[in-house]
Amino acid sequence: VVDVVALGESMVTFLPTRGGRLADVPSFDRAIGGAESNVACGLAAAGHAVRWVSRVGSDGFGDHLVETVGGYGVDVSAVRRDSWRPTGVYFRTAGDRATDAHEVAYYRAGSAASAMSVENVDLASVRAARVLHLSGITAALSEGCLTLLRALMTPGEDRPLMSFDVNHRAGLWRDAEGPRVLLELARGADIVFVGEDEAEEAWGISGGPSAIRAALPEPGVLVVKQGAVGATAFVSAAGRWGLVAPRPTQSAGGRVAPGGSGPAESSSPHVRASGTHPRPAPEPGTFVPALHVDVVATTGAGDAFAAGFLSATLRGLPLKTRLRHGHLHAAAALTTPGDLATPPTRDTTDRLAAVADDAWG
Ligand code: KDG
Repeated sequence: VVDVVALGESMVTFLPTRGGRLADVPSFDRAIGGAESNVACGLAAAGHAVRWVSRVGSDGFGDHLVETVGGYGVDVSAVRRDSWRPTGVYFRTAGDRATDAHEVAYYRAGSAASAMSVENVDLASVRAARVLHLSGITAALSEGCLTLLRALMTPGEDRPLMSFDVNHRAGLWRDAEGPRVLLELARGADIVFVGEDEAEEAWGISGGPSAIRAALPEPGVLVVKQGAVGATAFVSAAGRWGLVAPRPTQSAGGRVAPGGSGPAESSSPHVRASGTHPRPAPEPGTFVPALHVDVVATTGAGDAFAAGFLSATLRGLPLKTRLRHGHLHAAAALTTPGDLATPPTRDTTDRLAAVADDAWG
């Protein structure tokens, strides 16, 4: 049993050598991307035993992905080669620094990874982990990939702790079903990562972290990423924690809330959408501000955040420290141009996370 299995498509990424529209960029530098392998690489750098499960083509780009992800210390032995379908690739522009708007051109329809299915992925070996990390990108790739995600998320004795990054990519969905499917999958996970802006774009939720929690009360842990501002985590006492249970602390309201230590959010009682039992008042969120950095590119920062948070979770560190580890990994990604930065080692993250509170904004 490894610490984490991350399953998903990775691509060779072409980064522009100068700014401007995709139509005008004359040359690109090769790098790699892929939300789930980005998380896997961050976790491996933090010293965890991690396996990446995917499919790539029997082409040079497939070789490059396997060699590069493997070079980070990730176990790539479960990555299958497809002799018919190619490895996906994508191109992007540098984008606007102020608005972060950038163009993305995917060449991944019919890729090797989009053919992942319950028939060609060994479900038992994927489940042989303490944590299984998935993302909403996979759900958008094909019907077979969506069925695979649903099968992996089916509750059962052998289901690992399920980590899910919503990763709404509007351009990947072939129909208008994306937001509904992403909500369904997020509701079935134990740890969910979602951006505040993403929740607004996909689900029309504009009331901030507590409104997102109200719409998504099921996951034991919900982490709402608030861009340059910070991140808020909600931990429910009823959540499924398994090996990574946080130490319970007494919350302001006298209720025992695992790991809760931040400012109390709205506590209006509400009823679970699917059932008739009244739900207890929502738990307070724990907010930790982000580091202020000169952003070079935001792509991959969410994956890096997830890696840092999951690493600290696997180690049973307090909730605030988990968020700090997320921010530190994200800062490394934000200050480099590629999707996958050189992630900080465990030792580096531990030292930086331990600096005094006032250094954290
Ligand atoms: O989160 C970053 C990823 O989006 C990027 O590396 C590429 O996986 C990718 C995708 O599908 O957009």
